[in-house]
Amino acid sequence: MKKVNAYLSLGGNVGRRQDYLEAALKLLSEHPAIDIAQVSPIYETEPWGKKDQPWFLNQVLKIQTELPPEKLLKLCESVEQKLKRIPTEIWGPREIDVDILLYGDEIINSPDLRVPHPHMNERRFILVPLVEIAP
Ligand code: GSY
Repeated sequence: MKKVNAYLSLGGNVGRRQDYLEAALKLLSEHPAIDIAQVSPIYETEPWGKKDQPWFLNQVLKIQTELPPEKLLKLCESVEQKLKRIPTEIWGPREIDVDILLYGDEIINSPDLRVPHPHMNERRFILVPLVEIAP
């Protein structure tokens, strides 16, 4: 099956933030249908949305995958769950977020998934690492 280039955003602001990013990258890289093509530097970023919370570490990955978008979404959610992300308030602190930013040149508007990520253009914590690997 044809591989598609996709971009994922990783971020977290609870606990050992770099360990969570590294663990998420490892889990994704171990999946047989995912190749990690590029990894951005890690940035420490001011919280977006809710300001009174710790600063985040953020990173963007380019992957190549045979997974269709819905399965890639499930994989991202399973990585968050394996790393024991405890769901709290919207825009609140979190151990790890794994979001799909782009999936090839597809535009997806399903109840569960919107791609391109609907807020990526407003978020410097996505754009700055993204431009490092996809200028
Ligand atoms: O998925 C977004 C989680 N998140 C972040 C984030 O990853 N980085 C920064 N800097 N602020 C954020 N606010 C939220 S919600």
